[in-house]
Amino acid sequence: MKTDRSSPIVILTGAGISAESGLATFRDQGGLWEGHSIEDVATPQGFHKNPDLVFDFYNMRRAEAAKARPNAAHNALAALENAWEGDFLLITQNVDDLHEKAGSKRVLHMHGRLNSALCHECGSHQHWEGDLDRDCFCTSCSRPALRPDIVWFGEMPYDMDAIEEALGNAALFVAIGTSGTVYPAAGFVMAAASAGARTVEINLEATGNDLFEDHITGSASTAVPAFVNMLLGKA
Ligand code: BV8
Ligand code: ZN
Repeated sequence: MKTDRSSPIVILTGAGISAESGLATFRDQGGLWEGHSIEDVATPQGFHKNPDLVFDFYNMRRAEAAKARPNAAHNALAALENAWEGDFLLITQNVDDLHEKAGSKRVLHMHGRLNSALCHECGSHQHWEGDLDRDCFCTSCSRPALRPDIVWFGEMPYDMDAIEEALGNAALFVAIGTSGTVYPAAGFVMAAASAGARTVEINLEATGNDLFEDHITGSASTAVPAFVNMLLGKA
């Protein structure tokens, strides 16, 4: 597939790109949703009902993500962004910071980030590294009103305007390591395709999502570097 280096690229990543860095996905064997019900830990209602359970769930994941290292797939996407002459946007559904650790600059975390806390009183976002709990104070309004800066089910994902604009201009849309289960992210391929983009899916197994023109099956740490080399004409 020949893509001119000045044409706009939009990449969407999901939990599968971080699996080889040791971070559990959601819906695979042994995934995050096996131990917990989505309603209890990933909805505003669940947080309201039992905030400590939700704080613990994200504290455990924040600690794991802090120790995790980017793998060859994250590094390849950072190299692609660096080498690309056209517009490049990396949208991630992931809440870990492995893309940033790999050197990616233009990253939109549409489902939020583990290393950020949100104040539900004043709405401020603040960088957060350690454990978060109900007694932590907001650095802006000093009230004990912080929650994980995560987009839960029923909440509006972040940066949707920028995302929709980029999808409308994309010449190439690549979805990596996502099951295509969660909306609106799962609908991005349709928006890109209707704007005339070439659509490629890279996944450990074929998801059968025939909205994608090309399907590359393989683990991200192998398939993504190979794909990037091909795009950069190094293959
Ligand atoms: C909203 C929290 C509306 C963070 C998450 C239609 C339109 C709009 C909404 C809906 C709709 N239908 C239903 C909805 C509601 C809902 C939804 O989509 N429900 C689903 C379950 C049907 N959507 C929402 O609620 C969204 N909000 O729409 O708001 C609104 C409108 C106006 C005003 C207010 C509100 C919010 C969605 C965000 C929810 N938050 N997580 C966290 O805890 O991390 S979603 C959660 O699932 C994660 O964020 C994750 O990113 C996301 C998707 O999962 P994946 O990343 O795909 O991971 P998964 O485990 O599923 O798959 C892994 C894949 O990797 C597999 O395919 C596997 O094969 C592959 N893989 C594994 N290993 C490897 C690999 N690939 C390559 N290499 C490997 N080594
Ligand atoms: Zn505040």
